[in-house]
Amino acid sequence: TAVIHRADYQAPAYWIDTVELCFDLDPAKTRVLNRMRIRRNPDVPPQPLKLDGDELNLARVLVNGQGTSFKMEGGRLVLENLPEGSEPFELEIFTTCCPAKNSKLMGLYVSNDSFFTQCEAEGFRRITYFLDRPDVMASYTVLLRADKRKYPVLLSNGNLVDHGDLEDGRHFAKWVDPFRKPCYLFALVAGQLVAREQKIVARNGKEHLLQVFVRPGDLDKTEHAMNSLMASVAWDEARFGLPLDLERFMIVATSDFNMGAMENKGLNIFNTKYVLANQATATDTDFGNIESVVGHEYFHNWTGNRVTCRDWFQLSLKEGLTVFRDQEFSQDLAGEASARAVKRIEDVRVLRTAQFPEDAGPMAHPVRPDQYLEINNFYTVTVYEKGAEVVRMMQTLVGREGFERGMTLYFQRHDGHAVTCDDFAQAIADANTQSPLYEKLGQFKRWYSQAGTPRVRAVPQWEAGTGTWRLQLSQSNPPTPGQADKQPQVIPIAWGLIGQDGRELASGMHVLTEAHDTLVVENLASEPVPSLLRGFSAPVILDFDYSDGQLLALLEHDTDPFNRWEAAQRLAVRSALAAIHHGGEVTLDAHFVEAMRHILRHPTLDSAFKELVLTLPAETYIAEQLDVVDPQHVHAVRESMRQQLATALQPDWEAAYEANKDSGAYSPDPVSSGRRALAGLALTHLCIAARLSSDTVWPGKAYQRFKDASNMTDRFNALSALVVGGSDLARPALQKFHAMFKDEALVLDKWFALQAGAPDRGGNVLPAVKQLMQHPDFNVRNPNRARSLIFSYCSANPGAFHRADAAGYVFWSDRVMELDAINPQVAARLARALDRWRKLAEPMRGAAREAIARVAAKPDLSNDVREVVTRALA
Ligand code: HT7
Ligand code: ZN
Repeated sequence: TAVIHRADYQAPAYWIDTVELCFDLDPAKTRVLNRMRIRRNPDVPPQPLKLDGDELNLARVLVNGQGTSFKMEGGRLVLENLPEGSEPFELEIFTTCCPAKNSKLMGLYVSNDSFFTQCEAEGFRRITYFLDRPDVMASYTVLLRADKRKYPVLLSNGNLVDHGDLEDGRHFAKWVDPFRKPCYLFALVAGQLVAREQKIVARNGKEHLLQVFVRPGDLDKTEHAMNSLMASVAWDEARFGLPLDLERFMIVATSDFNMGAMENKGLNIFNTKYVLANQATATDTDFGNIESVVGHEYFHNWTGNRVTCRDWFQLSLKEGLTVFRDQEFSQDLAGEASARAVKRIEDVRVLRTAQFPEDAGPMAHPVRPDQYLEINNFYTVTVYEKGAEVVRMMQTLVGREGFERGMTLYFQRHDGHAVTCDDFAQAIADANTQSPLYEKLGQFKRWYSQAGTPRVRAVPQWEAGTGTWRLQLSQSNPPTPGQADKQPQVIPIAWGLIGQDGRELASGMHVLTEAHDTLVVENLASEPVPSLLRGFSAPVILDFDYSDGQLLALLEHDTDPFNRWEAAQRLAVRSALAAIHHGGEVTLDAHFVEAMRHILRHPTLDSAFKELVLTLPAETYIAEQLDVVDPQHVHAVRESMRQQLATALQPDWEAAYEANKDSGAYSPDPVSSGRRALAGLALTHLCIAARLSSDTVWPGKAYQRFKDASNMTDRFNALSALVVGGSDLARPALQKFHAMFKDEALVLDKWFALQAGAPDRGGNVLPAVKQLMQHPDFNVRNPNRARSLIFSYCSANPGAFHRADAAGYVFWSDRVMELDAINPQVAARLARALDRWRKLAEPMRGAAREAIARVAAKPDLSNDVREVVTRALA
C-alpha cells in the first residue's frame, strides 16, 4: 500500500445520497444488502466508480435492478459501465462477512455474544462496499434482522421507526437517521443488553430519551455514566448554545474495543472502561475519565458529526476541538479555581509526558499531518492533545466570549458539511477581527503545519537605576522528520511578576510572534521574579535560568497555581538531572525538602493540589531532558529521591495521612477525591520509608486499609503502596484482591497492570509478566487485558523494561508480532514503546534497534506496524 498525501486530496467522483442497509445478523455469516442512490459529482471529470472494500465476500451487484459488469482492483470494487449524465442511479450490493472471526475489531464484530461495529476511520468498508471517506455524507435507513432470543436488542443510528417479529424466532428493527452523515459514524449493536434510561427536557421544552446499554448484571455501574451524559447535554447547551438534536441518545458498552469510545451518531459505543463504575470497583481516576470520555463523545455530536472532516488529515478539526471541549467541561464541573487548576495540571502532564516525546521522536507529525501509510496510526497525542492546545491558544487570543462567537460562526458556515482545519481557524478569526488571531492568522496556522515542540528562551535584564525589567525572548523549533527548517510561531505567553515581598507587581499577556522579541516592564522598585507561561498558555518548552531561590519564591507565592506546581517540578527535575549527570547519589536540597514539607503541612491548600506538587516528575519526563538516557539509572535516581522525601518527611506524611484518610461517604467530587489521592500518596511514602527502616507498622496499616476500604480508590491505593513499598504483605494482598474481584474484568485489568508496572527489584518484573501471560485470566485478544499487562510493562515501566540483557526488547518484539496477527491497531500502539530508542545509552540502544529490525524483517506485517517500525529505523 502506498503512502497517502494530504496534497493529493480530490473531491469524490460520485455522491451517495441515500443508503438502505439490510443486515441478517449471524456470527459466522452475516448478510448485508446495501442499496444506494448515487449520482456523479458534476465538478469532477467522468471516471469509474471505485468502492472501498476489505475482507468482504461479494455475491451480487445490480445497477438500477440490472446485473452489471465489474472488476476488482486491490480490494476495490470498480464499476465502469454506469449510466451517464447527472441523474441518480440505484446501486445494490449484496455481500457477506464473518463477524465471529473479526479479531481486528474494525467493521462488524462479535464480543461476548453481541454484535458491535467500529467504523472510524476505515471500518465501514469491512461491512459493505462504499466510498469510505468522510466527505461523502448520506442519509441512512437500517433494517436489522436477528434471532430474537440471542439478540433481543437491535440498535442503530437515529430513530426506531418499526420493529416486530419474523418467522423462525427472528425479529427485526428499522432505524432511520434524520441526519446525513459520513459512513464512519454508522453503527449497529445487537445482543442481550439492558439499559438505564433517563428522560430529560431541553431548554426549548423538547423531551429526549437517554439510554446507557450494558450487559445484564452491570446496571449498578451505570449511574455515573448517565449523570455524566446529563451534565454533558446541559453543559453544551449552556456554554456553546448547542442542543441535543435527536429524540434518543444511546451509549452502549463493550469490553472488546480498540480505543476509548466512538461517537457514532446517536449511538455511541464505549469501551466498558469508560462506562462502568461504582465505588466498589472503580477508582476516582476511573470516575473522572468516564466523565470526560462521556463528555468527549457527546460533544462530538456537534464538533465532528454535524460538522465533520473533509479528509482524515483534518482529524484534529474534530479531535483537537473536542478534547478542548471535554477539558473545559471537566474544568467547569470541577467548579472552584483551585480544582480547575488541578485539572489543567493533569492535562499538561499528559501533554508533556506523552506528546512532547512524540514530537521529538520518529513519529513526529504536525497537528494536521501531511502523509500517512495507515490513518489509524494518527490517532495520536499530537492530533488530540496538542490539537486541543492549539484551540486553547485561539481562545486565549480572542477571549472566552470571542471564542464562543467564533464557534457560532463556525456552525453558521459549516453545519452539515465536511470541512478543514483552515475553515475552523478562519471562522474563529473572522468572528474576532480586532484580535491578534485575526491579525496573525496565517502565521498562527503554523501550529497546524509545523511539527515539533517550540522552545522559548527567556533571558531577563534588570536595570536597577531606572527600575526597568526586560525579558529577551527567542523562539526556535528543532527539525522533525521531513521538516528541517521551521518558521516562528504565534506563542501567547501569560506572565506575572512577583516582588521581593511575594506580592504580584504586574501581569499580562505577551504574544510572541518573532524569532526574537523583548518584553519591557517599567517603574519597578526592585528586581522581580517572573512567572512565565502561566496556566501553560502555549505548548512550548520554556527555558529560563531560574535560581533555586526564585523557584522557591514562586512555589510559595505565585498567584498562578499552575506555575506554583511547575516551580516544584523544575526543582525536582533539577535535582534529578544533577544526580544523573554526576553519576552519583542524589541528595535532595534541604530547601527543597523544607518547601515540600511546607506544602504538605499547608493549612489552606487543597489536598489534590498538594498531591500533584508532592508527586515527582515522571521518569519519561526526566528522560526527555537528557540527550542520552539510561532508563534504569533515571529510575534509580527518581526512586532515591522518593525515598528521601519518604524518610525526611515521615512525620508530615503521617500527619497528611491521618488528616486525609477519611473522606466520608463516597463521592468522586474533586475535594474528596483529592483527599483520597493525598492519603494514598502518603501511604505509599510511609511504606517506602518502612522498607528502609524495616518497620512493619505502616505496611500493617496499609494491609488493614486494603482489607477494610469501602471504596476501590482507597483499596487500590493501599494495595499499590504495599507493592511499591516492596512489602512482604504485597503478595497475600494481591492474592486476596484477585479472589475478591475475579469476576470483575475491569478490576482484574488493574491487578495485571499493577504487577506489570511494579518497581523492578533485581529484574523481577519481566519474569512476573511472563508468568502472568500464562494466567487463566489473561487473554491477549482482549485489548484491555493486553494493554493492562503488556503495555503496562513495555510502555509504562521504563526501569523494568529497558534491561541491559535486552530481554525486555525481545519480549516486546514477540508481543508486537503476536498481536499484529490478531489486531494490528493494538500491535502498532505497542510498537511505539521503542520510539525513543535512539536516545538510549548502550547497550540498550543497539539491542533496541535489533529488536525493531527483527519486527521490521517480518514479511507479512500490517501497514500499521510497518509504518511505525519503518519510521523508527529511518
Ligand atoms: N473518534 C473516535 C476514534 C476511534 C477510533 C479510531 C480508530 C480505531 C478505533 C477507534 N475507536 C474510536 C474516538 C474519539 O476520539 O472520540
Ligand atoms: Zn474524539
